Formats: sequence, structure tokens, C-alpha cells
Amino acid sequence: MREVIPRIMDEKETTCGYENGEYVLPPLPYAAEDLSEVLDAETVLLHHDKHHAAYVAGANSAAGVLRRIAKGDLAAELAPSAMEQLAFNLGGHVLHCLYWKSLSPEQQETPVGTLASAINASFGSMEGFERIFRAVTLGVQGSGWGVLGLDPVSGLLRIFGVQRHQDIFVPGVQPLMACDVWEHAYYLRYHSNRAGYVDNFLKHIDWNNTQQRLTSLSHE
Ligand code: MN3
Repeated sequence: MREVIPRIMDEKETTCGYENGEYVLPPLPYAAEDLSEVLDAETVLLHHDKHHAAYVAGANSAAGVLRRIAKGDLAAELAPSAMEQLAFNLGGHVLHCLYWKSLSPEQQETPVGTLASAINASFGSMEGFERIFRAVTLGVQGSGWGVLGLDPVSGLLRIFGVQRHQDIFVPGVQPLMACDVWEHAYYLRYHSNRAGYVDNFLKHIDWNNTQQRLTSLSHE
């Protein structure tokens, strides 16, 4: 009989924190105060150390419940709610990992190379991208995200509004860049001015990271 393989992916290949069978909170890729041009350090620390950490804990808790159900130690009737908890919390973990890497402390030049070509092919121009990105992120009702992703059918880049952490509507979309528009992401500095936050976010997108993600997908 084949041995059960506990992991199907090398830990180094995961795009977010996972070690020794547990989801883990990766450190910020910069100091919290380094983002001061776009966000205050208190918001960044609360967001990372409290909110993101809570999604990591929630994902581990739900995954633990599902493991116990699979073993027969808990009733199978608990599976649908545990699955919903996993989707919400793991979705939060994935998108927050992407969010931290989507932000750059320095203002960025517009993309070049293959990413610029992909943006032009998908939106006509950088202005076209920004027009849709602003409208979608500002249009997210309540808590959610604006996500730049790769459409698995056309190979074009698309911008999606994601409700909560998991309702993205098109299965198979590969997220490349994400803007958190839950109020905890921006309220201390921007208050109800989500547009001001999104405009500043747009100036601080780490396009190198987006380019790397696009390149790694193109080579799969
Ligand atoms: Mn958040």
C-alpha cells in the first residue's frame, strides 16, 4: 500500500506561511514605519499582529476540526461550518500575505516589460487599469478586497472585487496583487476616505512582486 504523503508541496513553494503542519504568520517584509507614506505604523502593526494573526489562528482551528471529523473523532455534521470557517480564515491568510507583498515603502514607477505588456493587453493602458481598479475597490460593499488576478481562461489580467475573504466568483483565478479595503486597513489615517487610501495604495504597489508572480505562473 502506498504511504500517505503528508504534504504535496515543498514548504518553500508556498506563497504564504505554512510550517510543520500549521499555518503561520510570516513577518512583515519591512518595518511597519517604513510604509509611512501610505499607512501609519499603528495601523500596520494592528493589522498584521492582530487581524492577520487572527485569520491564521482561525484557519488552524478549522483545519484541526476537519482533521478530527475525518478521523471520526467529531460528528460529520460539523464539517460544513468548519469548512466555511476554513474558507474565510484561510482566504484571509492568503490575501493578507499577498497584501503585505503588494505594498512597497517607496513610490513605484509604473510597470515595465512583460507586466506592462500584460496590463496593456488587458486594460488598454495603465490608466485603464487604474480606472477599473479604483472603481472596483471603491465599489466593494462592506468588507473585502480589490484583487488583480490572472484569468485562467483568457490569460488576461482582470480586477476582481472579493467580498469577505473568499467570495471571488471565478474559480481558478490566480491573485497577483491585492488591496485590502476592510476599514481596519485604513481607518486610523483615512477615516471614511477610502478613495484617498486607494489612490495612495496605487502609488505604492510593488510591481516587482506582481511581475514575479506573473512570471512564475507563466512558467508553470
Ligand atoms: Mn485586513
